[in-house]
Amino acid sequence: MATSSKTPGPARVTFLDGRGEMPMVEITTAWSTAEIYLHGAHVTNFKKHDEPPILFLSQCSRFEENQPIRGGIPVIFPWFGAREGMTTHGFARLMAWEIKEIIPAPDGSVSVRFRLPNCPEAGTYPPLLAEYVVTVNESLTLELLVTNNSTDTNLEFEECLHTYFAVEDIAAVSIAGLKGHSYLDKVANFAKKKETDDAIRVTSEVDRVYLNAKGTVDIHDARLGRVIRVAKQNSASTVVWNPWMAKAQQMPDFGNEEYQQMVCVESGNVNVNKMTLAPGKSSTLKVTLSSLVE
Ligand code: TA6
Repeated sequence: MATSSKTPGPARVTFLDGRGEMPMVEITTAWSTAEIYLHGAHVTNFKKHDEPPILFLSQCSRFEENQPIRGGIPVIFPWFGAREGMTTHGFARLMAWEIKEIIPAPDGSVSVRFRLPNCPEAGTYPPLLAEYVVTVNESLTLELLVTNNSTDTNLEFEECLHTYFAVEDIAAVSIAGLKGHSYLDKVANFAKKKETDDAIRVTSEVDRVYLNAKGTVDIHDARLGRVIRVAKQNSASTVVWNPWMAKAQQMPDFGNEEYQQMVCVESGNVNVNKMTLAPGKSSTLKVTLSSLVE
């Protein structure tokens, strides 16, 4: 995507209490603004100065301890989806992450490094370190770094950046980059199918886990005249989700009509693509979100 010729002024990083009095960091660069809650190291807003927000955040989202934020970029770790007797999508999105470092760069970018605190929920896993680096400039880059600190046990986990994108009208959206890939269709009881469309249109509930899908995905928003690009590294799974009407009505933290203004295109390693790290080894899931107004 084209880069602008703007000369970057100094970036601004502000700590403040956000919704629900929850601590958050607000970052303003020459190109963009971003908001990140320590709760879940959750990016809730990324907006370039001359464009509408790129991320969707539900008007009905909770901002409470032990509750996930509905929208933005939930960090899903160390499991994806349901797990018997456990919270859905892992515990990372429910934890208050620690800020370890704020790194302003000469080019006007800013990076914030978060660390998942030690927590009893991680008790069944070998000793691990999970860190998350968010870099804000003309695009938004997210890096989830996981290290197996065990000396003798493999660390198995799933990870996913469960991004909610804002769209003007879902009826005018198409998602390109997944043709030819197999997917598990959760709406059809996880039936295994193959993507045959050049671009996916969302006209009903969609909940698909694309496997061995390592490529870039473009979200074409014809109403806004914008393309959002989801580029990634070290991610073999892409999940596409829109709850549509009926599910929207069942979700207390999501507006009944909001399914028309969002689509999730998630980047991770889940199901058969789950990760196994040998003792002492690390991995980095990296995603870069950028946009272009056509
Ligand atoms: O990523 C898609 C999905 O797994 C859907 O099945 C749906 O449950 C969605 O995540 C939201 O999950 P949540 O636990 O945030 O309500």
